[in-house]
Amino acid sequence: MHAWPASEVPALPGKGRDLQIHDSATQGTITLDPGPVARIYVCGITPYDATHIGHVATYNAFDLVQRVWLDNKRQVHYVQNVTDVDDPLLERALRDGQDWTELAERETALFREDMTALRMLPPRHYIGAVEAIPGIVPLVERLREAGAAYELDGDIYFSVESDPHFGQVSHLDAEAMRLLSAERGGDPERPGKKNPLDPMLWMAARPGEPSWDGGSLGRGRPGWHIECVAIALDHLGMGFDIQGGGSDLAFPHHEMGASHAQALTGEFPMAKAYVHAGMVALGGEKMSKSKGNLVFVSALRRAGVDPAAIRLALLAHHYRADWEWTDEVLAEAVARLERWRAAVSRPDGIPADTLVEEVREALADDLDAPAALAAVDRWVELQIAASGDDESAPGLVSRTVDALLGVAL
Ligand code: 5CA
Ligand code: ZN
Repeated sequence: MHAWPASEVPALPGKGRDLQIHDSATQGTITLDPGPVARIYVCGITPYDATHIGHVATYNAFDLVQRVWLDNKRQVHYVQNVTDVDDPLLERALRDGQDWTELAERETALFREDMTALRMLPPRHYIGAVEAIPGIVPLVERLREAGAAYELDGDIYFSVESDPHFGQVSHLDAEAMRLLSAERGGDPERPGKKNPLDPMLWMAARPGEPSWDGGSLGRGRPGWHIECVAIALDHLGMGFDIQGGGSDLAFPHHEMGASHAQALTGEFPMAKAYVHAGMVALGGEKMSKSKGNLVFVSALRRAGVDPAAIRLALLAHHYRADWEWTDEVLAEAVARLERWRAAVSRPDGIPADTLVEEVREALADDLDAPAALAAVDRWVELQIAASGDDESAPGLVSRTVDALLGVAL
């Protein structure tokens, strides 16, 4: 699948430091030293509806990771998937009487437009579940040969008991896992499973649903967790730096993915850091396609909201916080964008060398975007209140805000 065009990332003087980031698996902050090539896998959308503010809040966090690494003079191998076949997508297509492939293509195209407008840097590999099927089938076959998978009425399940590390990504107790499994695509009530939490690796073809040749598995379609494992291992290999997504992916998705990978390779963990963004709510509840309480990025853009203001609204919240989208959040971002633009449009100004370091430091410290915004705010206030004679300052501030925060002034 093709991704979207990259906006230019201006080079800044000097170089940022290594990224420190909160890792859900070790439940603490770790310093990543990725070497010359940093490797990151971020779970992509299930394209059955338009991109909402919750999605882009999560992608914003990982865009910052990429920007910190680039500023740290690393190459970045960023991989993202598109879950372009799964139950919710097929259900929506059926409900609306449309072709599921057309629905997926249309919403993925809209996602690319939103990402481009928001200056989110594209992944190097953007891979759909459907195109990954030839790589998924042999992994499921291997899991079965290794005794980590079993068949139930033609469907193939992964046995969570095959992984001694199971539970070490999300740290939940059995009851919480059971509840979340039922809520998030699992089937803990299905009779005949070895463990109610066991997730499906390969679903045998159902009447009226799309299916693919699965070799010794028979016709069917892939489970959700093995999709991301297959794509990540194919394009990044074991032990990559970050697996990212919203906090709703910690369990079951990233927990199960880590287990699949451990059963396949004998290694743990698949990613050095499991990084989870907080949930954005609307009207007091998590913004979600299934609830329908959504603010779409494309609708805001159509209403004339500057994408840079949307981006500033996201950046005003720490990525790990849960927060609420409101009209005030957007209004504040619009006002901040105006102030920043007015400040950098002056021909000279207050020196900004320490600002570059402050923004770098804030982001390297577990992506503290609100602290980065506060640093820029301080420079902007001085710049508007006083007159300086540093001709290079406004340009340096623009480039800093663009390179590290993805905001074009
Ligand atoms: N295709 C799978 C991942 S492999 C999936 O979860 N797709 S999704 O479209 O449901 O979500 C895409 C990303 O947006 C995920 O990382 C998810 O955690 C994140 N996300 C969804 N809703 C919210 C929200 N309300 N706030 C923050 N992030 C969210
Ligand atoms: Zn995923």
